[in-house]
Amino acid sequence: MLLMNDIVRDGHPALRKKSSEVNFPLSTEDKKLLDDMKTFILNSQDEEIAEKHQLRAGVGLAAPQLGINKRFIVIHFEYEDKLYNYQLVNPKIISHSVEMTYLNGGEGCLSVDEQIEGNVVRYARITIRAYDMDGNEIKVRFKGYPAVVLQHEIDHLNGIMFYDHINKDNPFYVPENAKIIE
Ligand code: UDB
Ligand code: ZN
Repeated sequence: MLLMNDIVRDGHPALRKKSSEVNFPLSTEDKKLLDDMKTFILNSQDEEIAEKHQLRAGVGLAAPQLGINKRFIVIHFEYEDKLYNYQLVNPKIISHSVEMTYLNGGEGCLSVDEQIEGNVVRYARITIRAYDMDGNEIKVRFKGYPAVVLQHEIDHLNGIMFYDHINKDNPFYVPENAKIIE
C-alpha cells in the first residue's frame, strides 16, 4: 500500500514537469497505479488506518505526486451530500467560468509540508473532459469546492503548484470577480 513516504515533496522535479497523456488500453501497471491511488485516498480518510500509518486525510491525488509523470488523477470526497468519486485519465478543462473563486483558509497539498497562506484564486465553474479506466469518455461540470479540487489536481499534471496562484504582492488579494467558498 502507498504511504506518505511514497509521495514526493515540493522541490522534486516530477512536480514541475508536464505529464504525458496516457494511451488506451491501459496497461496492467497503469490500472494498478490508479487503484493504488484510490486506495491511498480511501485509507487516508479512514480514521484507524490513517492514524496507524500517519496519513493526512486526502481528497485527491495526481500521479506526479508519486513521481510518475502520467496524466492520472483520483478524487474522493463528499460535498453537500454528494459523493465525488473519480479515477480520471487525461482530464482536460474544456470550458470555464469568468467568475473566480477561492477557499476560505487557502489550500494545502499532500506534497507540501509547510503551510502557505494566501488566496488560491481559481475558476468558479469548470467543465472537464476525461476518460475512465476503460477508455470511455466522460464530460462533467463542477462548481464550487469540487471545481477547486479538480483544478488543484489537474494543475499537478501541468507542473503547477497551488501557491503559484497566490498574488505575490498581496497574498490575500481578492479579484473583483472572485467569490469566497466558506
Ligand atoms: C488534500 N486535504 O488532500 F474540507 F475531511 C488536503 C490536504 C493537503 C490537507 C491533505 C483536504 O483538504 N482534506 C479535507 C478537506 C475538508 C474536509 C476533510 C478533508 N489536498 C489534495 C492534494 O494535495 N492533492 O494534490 C489538497 C486540497 C486543497 C484544495 C484542493 C485539494
Ligand atoms: Zn496537491
